[in-house]
Amino acid sequence: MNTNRFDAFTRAMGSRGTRRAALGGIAATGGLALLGRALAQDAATPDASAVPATPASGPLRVRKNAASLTAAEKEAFTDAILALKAKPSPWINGLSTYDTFVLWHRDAFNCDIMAAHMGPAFLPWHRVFLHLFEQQLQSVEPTVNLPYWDWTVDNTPESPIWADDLMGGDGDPKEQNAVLTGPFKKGSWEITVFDYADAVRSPFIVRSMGTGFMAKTLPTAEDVEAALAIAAYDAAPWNSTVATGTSFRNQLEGWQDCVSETCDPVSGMGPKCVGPHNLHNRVHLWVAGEFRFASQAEPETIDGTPVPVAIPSADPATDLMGTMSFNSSPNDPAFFLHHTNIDRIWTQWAAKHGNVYEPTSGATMGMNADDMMWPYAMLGMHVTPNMALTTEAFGYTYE
Ligand SMILES: [Cu+2]
Repeated sequence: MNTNRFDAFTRAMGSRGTRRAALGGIAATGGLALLGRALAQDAATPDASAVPATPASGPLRVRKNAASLTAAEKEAFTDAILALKAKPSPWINGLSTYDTFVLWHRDAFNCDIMAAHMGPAFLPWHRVFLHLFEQQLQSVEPTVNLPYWDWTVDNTPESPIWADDLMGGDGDPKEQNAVLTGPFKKGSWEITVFDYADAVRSPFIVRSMGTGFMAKTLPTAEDVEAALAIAAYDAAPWNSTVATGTSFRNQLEGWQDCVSETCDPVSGMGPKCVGPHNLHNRVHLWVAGEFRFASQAEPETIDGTPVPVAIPSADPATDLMGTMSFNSSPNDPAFFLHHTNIDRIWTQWAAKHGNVYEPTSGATMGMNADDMMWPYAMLGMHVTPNMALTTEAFGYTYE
């Protein structure tokens, strides 16, 4: 282990502590309290035994297309997700195992952490994230592997992944766009980890597929091909403002023509971009949708009771968005099918251009080739982007 790097990590953790104090004045939100608890818990009792230090031995496990899973495979997968939602976290007191992943993903946007997005570690960070989640799924249903959603093919709300036996369907516009079908429907699945920017904080999954200004359609096979054709893994300045078309990572992540990145102390880091969202970002936004409720303008009432009826988006400044649009997007299990496909596209790029990564320095800490990544380092898992360049390193492959 490189001690200098570890010291750098420790310093980052320290600066997060300062930040927590600064945010204390608005700690009325449950989310900030959770962040505080996560920091304290991680520092005090990381349970390294919950993270196998070495990849599984034996034959490679195979991640399949979600659309080709058997009925039994779909049931095992969704049952395992439901089990993790109920199972106490091995890492954080008071949270479920599932919600721990939501919390990590959300807090990775914290301006002082910036571990997972808008930079070269986007792909390796999510590879490790999916791997840890898959291991937890396998701890309750040993046959389960993460399936992927090929959204270039299954590209409508009627696609098989949205059936009652997998992710459930689109939200119901008459019921605040709540998902009312499938294993994760309102009443069966309760969201507890919210975003600071989530004004509505619905405890159920909200989807409004393809209704937004930003993503009326899903990316196409041509969009994926255009990304795969980019020879450079990434390029300076190693964030979302990389010149469009010069970085495979940035193209796949979905940023186009971004001019700056700004830190919002409440909602975390976010870029300012001129171009429309592409690929990864676009899929998040397509599932989430963008809408407003008629009651925001003129309350509709039936017998004096306001009826929240969602109507198509009218003004981006006042629109609401679905679960998959937030930093806490893993609250919608569709997140995992989407990101497994992003991971698969990375393997296609590597088959073409090699198992290469850049940079070795100059990116945000945690994003250089040999930097340890947050929060995995805190769990006793010393994994760097360079260690996550092949799926075989984690014991799986794609069908
Ligand atoms: Cu993410």
